[in-house]
Amino acid sequence: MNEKMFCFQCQETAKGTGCTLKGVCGKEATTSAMMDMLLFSVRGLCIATSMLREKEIEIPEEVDRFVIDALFTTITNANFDEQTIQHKAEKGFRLRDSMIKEATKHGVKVPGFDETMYSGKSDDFYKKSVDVGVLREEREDIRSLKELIMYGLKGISAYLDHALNLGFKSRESCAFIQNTIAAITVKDLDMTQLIMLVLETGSYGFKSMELLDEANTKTFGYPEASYVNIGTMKRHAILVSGHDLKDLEMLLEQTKGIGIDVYTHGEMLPANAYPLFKKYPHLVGNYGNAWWRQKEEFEKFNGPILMTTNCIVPPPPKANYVKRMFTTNSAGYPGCKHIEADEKGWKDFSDLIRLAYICEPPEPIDEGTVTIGFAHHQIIKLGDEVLKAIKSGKIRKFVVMAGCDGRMKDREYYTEFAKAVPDDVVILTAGCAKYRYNKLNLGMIGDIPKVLDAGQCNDTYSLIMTALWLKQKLGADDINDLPVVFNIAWYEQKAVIVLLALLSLGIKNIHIGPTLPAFLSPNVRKVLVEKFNLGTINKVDDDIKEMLA
Ligand code: FSO
Ligand code: SF4
Repeated sequence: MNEKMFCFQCQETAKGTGCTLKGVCGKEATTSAMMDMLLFSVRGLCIATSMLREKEIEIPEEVDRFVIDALFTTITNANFDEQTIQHKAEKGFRLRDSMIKEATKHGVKVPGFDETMYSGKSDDFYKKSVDVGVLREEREDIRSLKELIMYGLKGISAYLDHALNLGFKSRESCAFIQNTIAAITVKDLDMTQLIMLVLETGSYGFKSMELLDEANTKTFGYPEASYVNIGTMKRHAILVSGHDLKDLEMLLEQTKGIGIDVYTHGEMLPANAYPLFKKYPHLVGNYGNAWWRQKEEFEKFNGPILMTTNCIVPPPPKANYVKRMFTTNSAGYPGCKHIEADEKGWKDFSDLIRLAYICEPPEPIDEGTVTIGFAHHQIIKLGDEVLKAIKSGKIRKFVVMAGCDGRMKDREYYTEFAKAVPDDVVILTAGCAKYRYNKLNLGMIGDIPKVLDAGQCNDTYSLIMTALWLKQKLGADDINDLPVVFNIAWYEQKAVIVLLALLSLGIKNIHIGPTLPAFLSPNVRKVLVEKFNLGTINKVDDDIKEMLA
């Protein structure tokens, strides 16, 4: 066997079945091994904390934070820095041991599983990793459901991490994550029980998006319909990518009035719609497109780049921008400086600022504007107009095209689909999927833009709130009776939790593409198709007819 690793958590997995030599994302087999060890340590830690929670013993904040960070670290394209991941695994084992000690102190006996007993040191990690990866579970359907749950929990962790950075914490969600990891590790759950847990994970996914929406809107205000400049200015500049709005705020504070511009990139674009960010005149617009185009775009940007989360594309060996790339939070890349927060959460961005002064201003790659800011408050504000347009037949349907973009050619489907959407159908979008069509100027339906962009992938929450508002206003008994269809593009595990959240709300007939996840076994697929009518995509013309008839 030539296999050096196994990972099938994202849409671009090799041959549509699994990466076994190196990740299509660029993840090395040795890095994958460290991630397996990190998750192994997390499982042991969660077994201990779930037993302590059963006895109502408080779990330290540090442990909750660690689990969230560890899961986020293993999300596709978040962290490629093997050493950092190894250190996190070591910390996981230390925390596990301290929680087991705590349990013993309280007379609780933590059961002896490999996860709770392994005592190897880091020089044993590669060897051990062979036994603890995804394939340790031999039963295909059980593995499929357990991994589906794990990927959902990774997505939840990403959203909880951003909320936590803004001071919003859910102890209940932290307990759910840890108890669920313990349950799927030690309990012999059957398919029915695991499917119930999949749906429960989905409802926690909804709660995590809700919490993040609360954190973002309470801190930065309600997003407003806005035109965002996509051209460039003449001054030195810093580019901020990823999803973490707190980082953007700290950077804008530190670059106030010093002759430096700040641009958003990728999933940071929606920041431009928040009232608080509009107060910074040096936040001058958005540069570039979705994550996968960063090789060309970062080169052309010329200035420092801050990656606050995934998605990082490994820079080509000769790329000159590696020296200008910085990471923070759970993101990491070898050779890029990582910026840590101090104990109060404050980050010092002076290295980026110093570098910005000696870099050339960005080269233009676009001009004009894009329209953003249609989160639920803004749509509900437009309420009467939307309802009037529905009643008069100007709006016949809504198609939710949220999710992710990716580099595969078959994603051109989404551009072609958006172009073919009839003039009486509104596209509701969120996440980086929008970059496939947000610069096409698809026009207006009366005063309402045909593409309504709610924000980041987590802002799919807003789209759900919009659907629930429509349900109430149109007097529908069931969300599935609304003139709303779902054509979701997925790539990584945050899109998995978005999908599970929709399923947990009872939403049926969701199409996901460009392919169904490799981690769904044939039997699990069958259950999802039979129970939820989950479908994938076909030819644009056929899908337009089927979904928008
Ligand atoms: Fe995209 Fe990447 Fe937001 Fe994901 S930038 S793919 S679903 O991280 O999180 O939409
Ligand atoms: Fe492969 Fe995706 Fe895993 Fe990367 S994250 S190793 S591309 S399945």
